[in-house]
Amino acid sequence: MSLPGGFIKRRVPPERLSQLSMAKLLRVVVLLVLCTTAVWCASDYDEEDGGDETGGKNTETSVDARGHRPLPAGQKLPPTRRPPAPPVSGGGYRARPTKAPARGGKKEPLVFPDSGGCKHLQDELGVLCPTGCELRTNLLKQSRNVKNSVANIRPKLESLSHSSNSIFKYASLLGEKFKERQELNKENENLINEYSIELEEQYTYIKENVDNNIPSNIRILRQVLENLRSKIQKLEATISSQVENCRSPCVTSCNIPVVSGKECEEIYRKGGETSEMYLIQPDAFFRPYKVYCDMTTQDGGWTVIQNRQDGSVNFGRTWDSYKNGFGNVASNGGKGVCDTPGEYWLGNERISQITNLGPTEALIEMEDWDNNKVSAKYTGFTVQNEANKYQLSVSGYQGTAGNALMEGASELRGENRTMTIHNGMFFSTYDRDNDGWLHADPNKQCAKEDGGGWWYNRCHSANPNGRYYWGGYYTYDMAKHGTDDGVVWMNWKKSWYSMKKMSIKIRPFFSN
Ligand SMILES: *[C@@H]1O[C@H](CO)[C@@H](O)[C@H](O)[C@H]1NC(C)=O
Ligand SMILES: [Ca+2]
Repeated sequence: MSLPGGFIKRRVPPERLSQLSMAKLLRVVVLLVLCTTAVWCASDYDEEDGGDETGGKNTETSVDARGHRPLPAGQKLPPTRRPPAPPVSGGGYRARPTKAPARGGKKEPLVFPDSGGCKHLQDELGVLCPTGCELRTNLLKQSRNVKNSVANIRPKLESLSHSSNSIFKYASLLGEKFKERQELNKENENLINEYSIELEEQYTYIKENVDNNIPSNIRILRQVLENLRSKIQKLEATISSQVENCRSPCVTSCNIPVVSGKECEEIYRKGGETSEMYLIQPDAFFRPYKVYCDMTTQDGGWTVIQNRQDGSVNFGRTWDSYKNGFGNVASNGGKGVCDTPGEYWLGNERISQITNLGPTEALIEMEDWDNNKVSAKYTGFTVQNEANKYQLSVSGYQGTAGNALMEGASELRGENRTMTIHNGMFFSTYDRDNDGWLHADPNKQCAKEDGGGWWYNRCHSANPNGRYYWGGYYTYDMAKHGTDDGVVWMNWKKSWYSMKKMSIKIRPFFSN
């Protein structure tokens, strides 16, 4: 086709055209690869630091899941369960005579069994394990997780370095092709000139990207890897030191005082006046068992049925576990006696049996992370037997913590408060739902959501067997189900504060 002035329209041949668009495509591909690597690096790095607590959470409903579970419109709360009457007879305790202020020097000598006490006894309550052993189990579990995630990361890293290799290769191939084409183009330089310039631009662009970005991405990846490596090293060091500690079997070698009784009050009256582990036997038909006796608080004689202090024992347990008891009663504090209490639940069977010997009182003590202490005392405390689902009955509140068990959470009003009362409730665990929350969804159970076994209603104002949160304050997004599953006493610290210490002690009630 002739044009005026004898110009010949320059035409780019079709195969050249497709090469041109190929170059454009390649440019896009390189950009994409760079972007995704950068994103991958960033997100993976964050995940490694964040832990694995994000799975399957419903943030929509979790925001207002507190101790209570509000009723849907139109639904009514079932009638309140009436707590059974406490035992009236039995016990036969009169008030102790007040002690002479100066305790004479003739302290009753304690005789110790000759061969190391607690190693020989039945171990229904678990061995008297130093809490480091449980820590070790947790650490081993964690290290498995970390190792898995490192194993996951390795192939990703390899494939990434492969792909960056192939981009390098691609770039050099492109360079070669560019050279070839330059030679080719000499024949028809005018025609090709425009295209060459563009190709050159593409080439420089890609070359720049490859030279600048890929090395920096690799650097980031190296840092990530270094970081992981040092984390693993630290973890391995901790584990090996724990393993060292636990190489010998978990037994403590403290002696158990020979003085025994139905419960700690009787032991006190027989002269056992130091706070430590004793053997008690509430009923002659059952074997004696170990328990920690508090012989100092409010005149002593307290049988400790529950204790939290460091999170060393998992309280998210089954019905049978709560029935028979779990945890560590006490350990050797260094003086050869088991005077340091551990974390434990005495067991619903035993609690029921002791509280049915006669009128019983309970003392619930707690401490926050600033060492402030409050307590709630109930002059009546009874737990029914298993056939009656260990139903709880409390009465006669005195104290500073707030009457959560009988009145519900003081911050709530009306039915919302009523549904958090524990008095009269049955005991529930995650595998046995006896709570006051009637819901078609089998996952909507208080014990499943709130972390422990307890006399849940719909659901709680107090949650002494909840999950232990180090430091006190926690939030719904830290909780497994978005609920206030901590070691909670709402009437003192509301829902989102988990106590540093919590304990429940019982003693025969003796009126003057
Ligand atoms: C109960 O709690 C829900 C939300 O938590 C609230 O909407 C409702 O008004 C409360 N009812 C009463 C009687 O306070
Ligand atoms: Ca239920």
